[in-house]
Amino acid sequence: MSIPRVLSIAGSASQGSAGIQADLKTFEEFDVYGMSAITAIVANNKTTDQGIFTQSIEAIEAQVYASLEHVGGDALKTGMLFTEDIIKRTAELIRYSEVRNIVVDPVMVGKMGSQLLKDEAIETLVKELLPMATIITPNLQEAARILEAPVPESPEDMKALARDLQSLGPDYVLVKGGALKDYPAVDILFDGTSMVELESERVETVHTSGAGCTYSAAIAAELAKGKTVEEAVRKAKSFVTSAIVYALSFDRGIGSAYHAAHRTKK
Ligand code: PXL
Repeated sequence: MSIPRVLSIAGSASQGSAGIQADLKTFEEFDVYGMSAITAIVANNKTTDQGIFTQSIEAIEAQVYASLEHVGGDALKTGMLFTEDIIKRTAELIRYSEVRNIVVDPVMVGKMGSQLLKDEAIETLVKELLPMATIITPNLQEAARILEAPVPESPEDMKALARDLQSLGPDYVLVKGGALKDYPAVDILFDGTSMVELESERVETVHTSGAGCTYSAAIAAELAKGKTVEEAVRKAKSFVTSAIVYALSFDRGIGSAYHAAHRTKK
């Protein structure tokens, strides 16, 4: 037998909530076969000086080849890509692969403040990667940064940015409004023609580390199963909302999205 196959090209978040760890947990919940290519290891801590360890281009490409040669892929997502060189090589690897569903999560800054994309790499992300995406999934800050526009303050502002982002080349844009003050958790999905507003309850919690990674991983999993982009986004939003409603705190700062919540907390 076989099941849908999904590769994540992203950073490792050792504390387990975000990055590759969130992606693989999410893939398991969606019953798709998860694979990983680690671009950098994020392990910020108070004991050692260094907390971010970029992987070499050789190591990253070997991981992608190992996954796609041994297993193949029905969908792929990118997360933390960190440098211009990693973005360029990732774009080439995707271009020459047979994977057709490409989710680009343009992660820039982690919930605990780690910089996950160098400032000078944003232009390369826009030129090289956004045009090949089936869907990109920026939050408000990322959408604004890509377009050098003000951070949206309303769903109407989000729609304007969704239009401008879609004209950069991706098939679909999902602007995530989780951080929009005084509104429910509204996300905007735009494909160049129809503007879809997706709304869920606003959950008052600080324990949302990994929510963005989880959302994009869930979209990739559903696309791998052959769902339409809108179906995939709706299912993924419901999944990530449960993960936030039942977030895990661990009683030390910002806690984690709970990836199994949709299953264990019915
Ligand atoms: O949540 C964004 C994110 C993505 N990828 C990695 C991270 C984080 C946040 O900390 O560490 C590797």
